[in-house]
Amino acid sequence: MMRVLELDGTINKELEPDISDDELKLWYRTMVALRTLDEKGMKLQRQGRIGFHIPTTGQEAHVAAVAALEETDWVFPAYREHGAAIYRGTPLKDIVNQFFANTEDRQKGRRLPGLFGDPDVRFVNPSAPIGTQIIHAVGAAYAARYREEDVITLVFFGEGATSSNDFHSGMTFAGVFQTPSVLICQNNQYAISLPVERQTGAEEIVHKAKGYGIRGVQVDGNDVLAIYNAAKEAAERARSGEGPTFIESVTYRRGPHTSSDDPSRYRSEEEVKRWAEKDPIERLGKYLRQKKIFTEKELEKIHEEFDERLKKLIKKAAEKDKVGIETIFSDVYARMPWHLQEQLRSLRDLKKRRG
Ligand SMILES: Cc1ncc(C[n+]2csc(CCOP(=O)(O)OP(=O)(O)O)c2C)c(N)n1
Repeated sequence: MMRVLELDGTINKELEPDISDDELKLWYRTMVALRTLDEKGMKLQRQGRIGFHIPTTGQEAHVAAVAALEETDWVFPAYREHGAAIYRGTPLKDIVNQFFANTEDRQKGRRLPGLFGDPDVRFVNPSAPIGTQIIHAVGAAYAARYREEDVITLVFFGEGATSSNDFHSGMTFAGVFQTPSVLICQNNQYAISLPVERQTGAEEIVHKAKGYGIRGVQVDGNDVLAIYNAAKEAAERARSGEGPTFIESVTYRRGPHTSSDDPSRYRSEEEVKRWAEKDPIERLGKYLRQKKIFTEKELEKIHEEFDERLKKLIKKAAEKDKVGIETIFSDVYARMPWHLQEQLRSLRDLKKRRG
């Protein structure tokens, strides 16, 4: 398993990538934005102000994988990767408005909070069925090569998704056609309540790559520099025609699967604590202090800044009206068929009577 930032703060100098100070600052800020969004999202759901939340705490380091791409490359996420969109410039306000399904929600209230896409930054809308994005991503990579575009694709999925039919189809396709793709499995140890040991009889998830004829790499998924190195090399290989890479990023989901899950039913507090000690944000923070890019105080200030910013965005988003019920029916048919018109009328009537 590749690791650059050791837990005690020491750095493996031989593997240390050359990243500019401004870029490292951006990574840190993006990760803090994501963590803060997570804290707020969980609270909003518990207060009954939004319907659902999908936490990312502990998995923020994946942001570095997107930093290894060109802006023109496409990202196909699962549902814990909106850090990639934030890194590429999706405004936080868009994500908060999507949480509330208000009139400013670019997805018109059609998705669960957190199932979010932004075509402006080539961040594809994830699908709820597990693993479907894998075939989309390798297909898009194949298409890009066919059209002679200098574009590769990056797809994220969980270790649970490696048991899906679409993983098998996607990996077979990528291996046979040597598509220009990077496939990142965020092994966060659980697929809802099912532990990773139940996803394979092999010792490691990364071993699955070999059977498809795909290069497999395993990295510490809480180490931004290791993820960056692996993704950078994989992206360069994909771009130069050397084929796909499967990266297993070993990490941990510290929160519940979603706001509808109770993880105390299947794992211990002690295990969560052990992983909290490997926190990806603290580890990057330590590195930034060592390199004298930020002082302890400046790091703290970034957390405060995002806390304040998100408080304001949430207040504004909550004040806006919810999307209209007609968005359930719109944008599908040029002319709405009679049976949908009837259903829309009946729904409007129900809304009038019951609020
Ligand atoms: C095809 C399919 N089967 C089952 C589900 C229900 N489901 C939603 S999330 C999930 C677990 C996925 O685990 P993993 O791929 O490891 O991702 P993680 O949630 O850990 O990030 C399951 C089984 C689904 N959405 N789609």
